[in-house]
This record gives sequence, C-alpha cells and structure tokens, in this order.
Amino acid sequence: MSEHEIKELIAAELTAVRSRSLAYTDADDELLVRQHSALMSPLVWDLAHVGNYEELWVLREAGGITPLRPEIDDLYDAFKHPRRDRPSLPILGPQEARRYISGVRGRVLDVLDKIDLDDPDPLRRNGFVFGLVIQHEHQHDETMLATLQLSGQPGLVAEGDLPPGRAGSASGAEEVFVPGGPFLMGTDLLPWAYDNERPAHRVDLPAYWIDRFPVSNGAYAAFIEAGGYDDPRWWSAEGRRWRENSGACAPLFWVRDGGTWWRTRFGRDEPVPMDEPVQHVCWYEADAYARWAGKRLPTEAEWEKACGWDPAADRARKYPWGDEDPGPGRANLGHRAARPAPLGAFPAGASAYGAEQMIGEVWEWTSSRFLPYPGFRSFPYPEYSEVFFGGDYRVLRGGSWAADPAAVRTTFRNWDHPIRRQIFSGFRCARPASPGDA
Ligand code: AVJ
Ligand code: FE
Repeated sequence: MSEHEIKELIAAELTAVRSRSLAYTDADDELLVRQHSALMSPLVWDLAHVGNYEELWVLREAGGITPLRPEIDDLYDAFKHPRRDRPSLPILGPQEARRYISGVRGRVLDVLDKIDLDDPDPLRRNGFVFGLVIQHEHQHDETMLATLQLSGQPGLVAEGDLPPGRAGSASGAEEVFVPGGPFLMGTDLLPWAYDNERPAHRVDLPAYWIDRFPVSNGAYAAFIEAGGYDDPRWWSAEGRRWRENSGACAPLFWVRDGGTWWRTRFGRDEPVPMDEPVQHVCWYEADAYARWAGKRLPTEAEWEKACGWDPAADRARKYPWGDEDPGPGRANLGHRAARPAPLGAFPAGASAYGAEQMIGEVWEWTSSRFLPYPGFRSFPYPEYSEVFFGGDYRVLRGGSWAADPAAVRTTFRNWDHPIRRQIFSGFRCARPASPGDA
C-alpha cells in the first residue's frame, strides 16, 4: 500500500469511529449528563475524553502542536477522577464537548496529512498514534453502549440483522481438540498492536479441549436450574463471597417471570434467546459454571492458540480465519446488531482448530490474570497497560459484538475486575486432554 492509501484508510477509520461516538450521544442533554450507574461516566464525559486523548497524543505528542485547552486535561484524566465522581466535575456540556472534539479532529487531519509514516519515531511510524486514538475511541464507544444498556432507556441503540444459527449447535456441548506443542503468543508484526500484546514469544502447551462455541444462554440457564448459584461446590471462596454480597442468582439484566427467563436489552424486555452466547456474567460466575460443567476456563494462552494459531503454516493469524477483514460472513463485530449472534452463525469464521465465534459475540473470560509478557516494554505510556499488571484483573479475549474490527484481533488483550458484568462478557470452557485423546 502506498503512503497515500494508508492515510486514506486512517482517515476513513477516524471518520467511522467518530460517527459512531456521535450516534451514541445523539440524545437529550439530560441523558448525556446524567450518571446512569456509579460504575460508569456520564456519556458526555466519554465524548470529550476521546477528544482530549486525541489532543494529547496526536496533536501535542506526535504533532508538536501547542495545547488547545490544557485547562481541561485534569478533568479528563481517568486516573485523577474515578468514574463515580465525574458527574460533579465542571466538565464540558454536550454542545461544548461536540465543538471541542470537532476542533481537535480538524487539526488531527492536518497532522495526518503532514506526517511521515516512515518516521523512526515509534509514535509516528506506521501511523501508530492514529491506531492508538482510533482504538481508544472504539473502546469508549463500547463503554458508552454499556452505559446505554444500564440506562434502561429504549430507542437509543440501533438494532440490525444477523445470520441464523446452525441447528444442533444450541446445546454448545461440542468441543475441539488442540494438540500439545508450542505456538507463538502475542505479536511483533501487527503495527497497531498495543504494548501488552508484545513481544511475540513461544509458549508450549499440553493438549487440551476447548468448547467450539461460547456458552449459550440455554446451557447457562441449565446451570441456574440445577441450583448452580447455591451450590458451594462450584464456587471459589472469593466467588462465594461475591455471590453472598451481590445476591446475584442469574446474569445481569435477567428476570424470571413464571417459567420463562426474560432480559432487558437496551430498554426493552424480551425472552432470553437460548441459542445466543450468554453475556453480562462476571468472572466468578464463569468460573463456577465451568466447574459445574466438569471443565475450567481456558488460560489466556489456550484461548489464543485455539483462536489464532495456524499449525499448518506455523504462524499466527490476525483473525481466526486468516488475515482478511471479517466482512459480513465471518464475525459479529462492529455493532452490526445490538446483540450476540446465535451459536453456529459464522461457520466461515472458524479457527484452524475449528473453534467458532471466538472473535465477536462476547468478550470471553479466561482464567488468567493480566500480566506482562516476557520482555514487555511500556509504550507509549505506563497508564495504558503497565499500571494494571498484577491487580485482581482477569483477561478477556475475542471482542464482543460491540467491539470494532479495528480494535480486535487474535492477540488483543482486554481486562477487568472479576466482579464486573455490565460489560459484554461471556465465556467458553476448556479441559485438559487425557492420554489417548486426539
Ligand atoms: C482496555 C478496555 C480495559 O476501558 O479501561 C480506555 C481501555 N484505556 N481508555 C478501559 C482504555 C484508556 C481500557 N480497557
Ligand atoms: Fe480512555
């Protein structure tokens, strides 16, 4: 690709993510400034924060441009003010926020125009800084969707169509076998990969089985019906404490009415579709379900090998099916619809080992804590990844239906506290192979 073509692509991605942010904030001021949950920022904070992040990284750091509004930096520094405190800050109002981010964006396009993509500076090289802000904005867009879901307000989130599932896959009992042996985890090659995905390193795993599909609502409902939430055998000590403190007895947003499970999804009630991947479960619930099923959660390495490794070519793929863009037939990404697709909807998106729907649908909890890979170097700033290493965070993989293809790949690592379930989180299970399995 020529320098010009790469810049056109970057400009198109910038435009796409911005129209997404503006669509999610195309609502009454009252809804944008309100705090819908102590877990989340007001939507108008996310909106100005993505603009401020662009100003910091593209304009000031990469472009050497004099700060436009240095006085608001503090308000949009996620480390200075926890989400619960953000509504009481003197943050920009909706109109002011829109004006600010569009002013920043105009200058960002000027920087893009002038930048040398072969510049040895790692921030400018290959347009890394543009990848940084594009992915950052998509991540906040997903956060805004979680806020909109918590708001319970109907009519704000676009729906869409998805391919049907495959009959027979609804039970989700199928597993795929991953033979033992080494694979390359992480990446040195993908130019927009984050610091926490680097460097690529060999990991040797014993053979294991991993579910072909994410755990479905139907399978999860069977766990509930079997008394799974009340049976201490399935829960870790911390998980039991979480369950007692939270009183949870089903995924977030589920309600039982008579004999039927209902869920509230973006302000509307609907019967829980049993053939969709379960979402809005926390790590403790995923861990308990796996034990009940006689399995366990996959480690992060097991998840990545099953998703991205191509044993025939002896190389990692960017997506489960290869390096080509997802397109409509391979994955449910980028808010095509405001929900996960039924099990079996994307046979063309299968990985080399036959695992399906690993990218898109739901973020999948793994058993692993968020830690640096051997040889990790913080870039471009320690607050993106490094400060989170060693906390109680668990790694999530794969990206949800709300994640954009620009911000998802087989090596991408997300993380959150094990109690969180307002995110679009689900899981699949794994188990070690026995001698003679193949
Ligand atoms: C990678 C999703 C955990 O939302 O806290 C956003 C991404 N970093 N702004 C988060 C992020 C800075 C981050 N996660
Ligand atoms: Fe951020």
